[in-house]
Amino acid sequence: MSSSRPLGLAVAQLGPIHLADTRAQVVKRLIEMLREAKSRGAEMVVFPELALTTFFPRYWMSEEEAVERFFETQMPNAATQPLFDEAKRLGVGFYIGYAELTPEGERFNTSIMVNRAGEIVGKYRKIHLPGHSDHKPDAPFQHLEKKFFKVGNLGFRVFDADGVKTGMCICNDRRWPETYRVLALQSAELVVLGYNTPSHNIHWDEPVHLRTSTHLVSLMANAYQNAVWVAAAAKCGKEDGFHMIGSSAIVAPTGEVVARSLTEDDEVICVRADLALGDNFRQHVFNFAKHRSPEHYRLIVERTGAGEPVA
Ligand code: ING
Repeated sequence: MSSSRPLGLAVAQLGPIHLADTRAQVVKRLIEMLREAKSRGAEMVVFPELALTTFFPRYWMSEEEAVERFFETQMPNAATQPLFDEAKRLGVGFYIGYAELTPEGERFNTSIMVNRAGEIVGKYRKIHLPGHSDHKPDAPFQHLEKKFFKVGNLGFRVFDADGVKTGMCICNDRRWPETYRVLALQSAELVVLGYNTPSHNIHWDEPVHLRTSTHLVSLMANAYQNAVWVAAAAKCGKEDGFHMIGSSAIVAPTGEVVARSLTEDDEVICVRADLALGDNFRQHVFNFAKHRSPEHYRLIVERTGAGEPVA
């Protein structure tokens, strides 16, 4: 067994953010959870995807209106500076998701990693964008990530967050094994992510329990198969009546859920994550260098959609 490398790891789940809620009100909630996480031993806190606003892709509107109401042109900015200041004062690093408008006018579903000194050490832009770009007036709500966001152009990267090799992703990315494998091939030991997952599927009559089971099985399988810790933060509950699942979770490299949220409100879960736990899996069952055969995996890169069996 390797020697232990403990990390105080917390997930700060957000309950609903309604259209009427201001960024100042949200940042106050984030700071309260940051303080609670610190009091429970956290050194790193994971906040949700699009953590500053309601999940606005559920609404049909013009790109211009969306940008005006829900996008950030700078990070930090006046609304979020208090969060950065408090995190630095407490000596806690954090991941947070937000809608990014770049100076060139490009729109991304973005997350950043901030270290304990308050420096942004990494940025990620969501690659797997679910949903649609057309208006579906007959649907109970929209899922317009393909309208409001461009596919991320920064790739899946691993950043040094106070000595922890940390990979970032966002929401739907967690359902795709490629996300974690590309991060694990860069020696990630922790993957952090936020999500907003509507309870109901607008495309077919999906049993509602599957939203939680597919969310959890995606985290558990990929944590184990890549020997990484996974920390996933929900924004959840009913936002102006539109329900999203909770089940924020921290998963060990064993694939076991070691902490899970119980409510659909603001809630902090926190664990003492031994980062050395992954070593045993990386050195043996998932020793990539010893056991992988990329020459047999080519289809994964060469094909986008499924095609005919290889002759
Ligand atoms: N939300 C959902 C998610 O991936 C979704 C969308 C749910 C897609 C279930 C497919 C199945 O959790 C976001 N924001 O990606």
